[in-house]
Amino acid sequence: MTKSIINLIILLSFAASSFAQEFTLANPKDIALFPQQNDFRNTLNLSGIWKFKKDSLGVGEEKKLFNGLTDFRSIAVPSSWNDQFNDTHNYLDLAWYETETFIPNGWKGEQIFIRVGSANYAAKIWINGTPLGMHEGGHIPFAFDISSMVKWGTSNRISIQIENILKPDRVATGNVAGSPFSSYPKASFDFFPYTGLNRAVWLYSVPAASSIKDVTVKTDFNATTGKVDILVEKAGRTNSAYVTVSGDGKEIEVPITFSGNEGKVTVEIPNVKLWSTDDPFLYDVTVVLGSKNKPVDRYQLQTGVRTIAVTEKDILLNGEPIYLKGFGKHEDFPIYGRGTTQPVMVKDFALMKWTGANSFRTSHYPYDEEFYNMADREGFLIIDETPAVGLFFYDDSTSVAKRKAICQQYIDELISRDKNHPSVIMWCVANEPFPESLGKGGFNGMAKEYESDAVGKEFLASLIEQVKEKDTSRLAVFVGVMGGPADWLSLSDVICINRYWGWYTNVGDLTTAKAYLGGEMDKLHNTLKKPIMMTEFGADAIAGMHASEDEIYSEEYQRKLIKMFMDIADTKDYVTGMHVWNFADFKTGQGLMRVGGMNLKGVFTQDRKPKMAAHFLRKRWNTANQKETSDQ
Ligand code: BDP
Repeated sequence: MTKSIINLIILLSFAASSFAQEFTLANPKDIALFPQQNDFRNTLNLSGIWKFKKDSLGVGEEKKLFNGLTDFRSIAVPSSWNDQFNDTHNYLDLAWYETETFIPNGWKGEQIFIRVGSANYAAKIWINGTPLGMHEGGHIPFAFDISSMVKWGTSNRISIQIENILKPDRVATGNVAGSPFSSYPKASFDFFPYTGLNRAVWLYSVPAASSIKDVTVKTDFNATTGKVDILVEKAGRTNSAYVTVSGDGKEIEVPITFSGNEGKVTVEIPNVKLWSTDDPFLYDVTVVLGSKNKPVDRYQLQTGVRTIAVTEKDILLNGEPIYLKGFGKHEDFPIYGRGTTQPVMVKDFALMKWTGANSFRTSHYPYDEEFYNMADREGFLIIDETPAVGLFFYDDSTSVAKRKAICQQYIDELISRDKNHPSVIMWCVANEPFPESLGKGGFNGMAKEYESDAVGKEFLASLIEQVKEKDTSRLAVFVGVMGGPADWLSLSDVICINRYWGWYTNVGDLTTAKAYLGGEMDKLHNTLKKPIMMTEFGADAIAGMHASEDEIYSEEYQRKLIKMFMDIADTKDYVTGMHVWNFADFKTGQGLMRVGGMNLKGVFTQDRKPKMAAHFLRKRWNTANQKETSDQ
């Protein structure tokens, strides 16, 4: 099925729920450059208290709530709506947000955009009562040009309608019959489906006549000379530009020649200072559209010169093996839900450093942009994951096609947004896609073959291929579920696996768990001849519960299980990293295995207090070379 037909399916399904009004679909290109304040561009962050109204009967559009909310309550943006009120915890249906703002006079004549950082899951926007656009998928920004809709000398109303109804043909999936995650609300994934304007909403202006549309930076080096390839995309007539790369006492300026709207240039940096986890050195890259005497637009970003590659046993950062020590995480904090909270973000980096971690995965969706800026500066490596969690392939082909189209959109959006971060080393296209054969015949691809497993393989292959078409400078992976086919894993540049030996399988029996784990890893590596990254392993522990280290839910058992996994991994020279699941306890739906609606596999509590396992990791990871680490 072609992409345009798939887009049509998405449009039609939206159209069925909206009536008569026309909404544009967001274009991933429009989120390529984060809003920036400089001498040519302006920004207005609309964070604060907005108006909010539930629309459980779905009559808001009919009642024209986009013309102004009456009978509303106040809500904080950014933040999820779920835990801001007593009656919205499980509420995932329609709700309306509204704010008003003047647009500064200085923006007159400029091109003006609205950028929504994250509206989970489906959103529609109206400006001053006129329909503007819509977007499907949370956790990733979308932007629209609102220049022609702006009113001057008076305030402008911004209305956003959001809903997060859990459906099998959405991604992340929900309400899937037979899903192993039986929780309330019925998410088919293991984290709370927080809803609302989870990240900041921005207005910003760019020069109308000619402007920089996108900048893509790729780096390499040869001996001591750094190479920075810069692709600039612009709009408008201005045909001259130059780029300056500066840092470490150097300033290198190179003109850009355009062919059409694209200009490419390679900047060479003598005696380059490479970006690494130990020394995350960043160069400033400044693109100026226009000439020195008559600049018309400017965009600045930071880049680290580094390379990423993979061998049969290792991930190479700047040509040297690097061992990934760290966590799978979540954006999750009391009351904020999945809303951006910068103090928690700063604390998380401090705690990750305290443990000696050097990397994390943005499980199971892309995080707020500041996470990536921080990681660039602090020297963390990121496995950047799309929101593709809970995928399955055994229902009707229309639903499979719809999920695929959304996954493809996520990849376009993610790469558009995050492509310039040196910290991002892998694009992860899915977490734990479920084969129909799962649990129906044994581990390691020994399961009986199901037709839909072939559909799943083709689905994943096309996503990996899409990534490779867009970016060959990083690795493309997906994360395999325990018991999933080895055959699928062959698609991934690194064998990323989640394993719960000693927890969901052989619970409490670490001796048996240990034997299975080692055997399985050897088998996978021998078959696939690629390095193995353990993207999840762990056990729930109730903070403060102490018992024999063989009793589950105790801090002792969690520590012992994590140690067992790491001891085994240390004996395998093809293991390229270990990410503990999870960094901190996090909110889930309600289920019998989730006491208090929490997943307690954090080595920190939800309010970031260390459990025994965090102290263990701190000792273990602060030794020089993980592959040679002994018992600690
Ligand atoms: C894995 C999932 C993760 C869950 C974890 C668990 O990838 O999202 O939280 O299991 O059950 O299957 O703790």
